[in-house]
Amino acid sequence: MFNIFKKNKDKEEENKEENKEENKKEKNEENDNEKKDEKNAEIKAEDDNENINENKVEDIDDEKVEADVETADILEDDSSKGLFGRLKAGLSKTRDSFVSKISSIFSRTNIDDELYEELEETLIQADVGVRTTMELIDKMKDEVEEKEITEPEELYKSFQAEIKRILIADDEELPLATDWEGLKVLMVVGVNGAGKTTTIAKLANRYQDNGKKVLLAAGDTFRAGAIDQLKVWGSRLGVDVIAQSEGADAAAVAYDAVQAAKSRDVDLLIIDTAGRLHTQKNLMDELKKVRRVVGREAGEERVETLLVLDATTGQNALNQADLFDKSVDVDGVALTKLDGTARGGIVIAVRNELGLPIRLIGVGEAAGDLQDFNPEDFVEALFSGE
Ligand SMILES: Nc1nc2c(ncn2[C@@H]2O[C@H](COP(=O)(O)OP(=O)(O)O)[C@@H](O)[C@H]2O)c(=O)[nH]1
Ligand SMILES: [Mg+2]
Repeated sequence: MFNIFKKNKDKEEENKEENKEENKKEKNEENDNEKKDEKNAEIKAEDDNENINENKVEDIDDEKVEADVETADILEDDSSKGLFGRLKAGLSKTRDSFVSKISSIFSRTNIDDELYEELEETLIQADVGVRTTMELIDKMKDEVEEKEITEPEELYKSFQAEIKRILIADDEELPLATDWEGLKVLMVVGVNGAGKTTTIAKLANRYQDNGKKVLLAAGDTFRAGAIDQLKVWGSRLGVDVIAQSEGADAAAVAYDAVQAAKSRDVDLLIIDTAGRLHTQKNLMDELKKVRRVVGREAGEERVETLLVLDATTGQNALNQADLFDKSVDVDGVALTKLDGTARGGIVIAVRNELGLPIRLIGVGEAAGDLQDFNPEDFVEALFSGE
């Protein structure tokens, strides 16, 4: 078994239903407001898609992509900081607001209702998620009773241990640690701007350094810019890119790529995909088709799906995860841009509310900033002082 993004099975169906209801409600409200708009029909057609993007993500136009590729020096590696240093630096926004608040809550003199209330508020503000917050609070109350804890400082230790426990999934192998024989295909999905292409480039670079033969497939055929962006990365990294022109069938590109990977003895084929189409349904149908073709051509057990989520989009990222998981059965999550948010609690929510394993986290734009997610290091980096 070489699964690097092994699936966790205890999905929280109940929570998914809740999210769906919330989505429906939001959508109804939006529709009401738009009633008299002249462009009603047009907006409605876009509506489904907007719902996943929720205005957080702008389409990247071609020129901008070219510029990004030339300037974004994600392969530069300032190793003087070390991986843990990078992780700590990347989490500084979250540490400065969320963690410093938490630590002041646990510096109170007594464990009382006020402490629990403040804790609850702070956790929710940090995107930990309502259900997970409630679970954490209940757990703290239980600990106080069972262990007869009287000092807030001692409870703080239990709190950190509990976060670690949530983040550690005992049935998972660490990504990239395992070696494999033959072809492996990684299908990378997520909305535009989440960081798919950057993640692909960083992964290609890393696996190549590990002696693997890598091939890329430009499966985001919706925008010419996306194809070019991947080609520029390919030439920078010295990795071949299988591509067709804009508007081509993404599944056909994936088919070609798997055939090429087989005939060229490739170890790892990474497939980029679209993050936006005319409607959400089109997008999900396309992804399903790509997934089906790849599974059939490469062999099901050789394919893994990595969902890239932008941590700065907060709870919306959870809704996206739900949608993508339903369509393509997500094996693992890469949570990018943690350096850009003070609400790093989203890591806990993704793990606990969705039951999806977080495999990689992005804490900046350089190569060393895409890290294997290690719960121990994460909790340590989050709660450690300066
Ligand atoms: N600060 C920060 N920026 C990131 C991270 N990951 C990706 N980005 C940036 O996010 C932007 C969009 O990334 P891109 O890979 O093009 O997204 P895609 O549309 O999903 O392919 C780029 O400017 C990236 O440099 C991260 O971990 N931290
Ligand atoms: Mg892209």
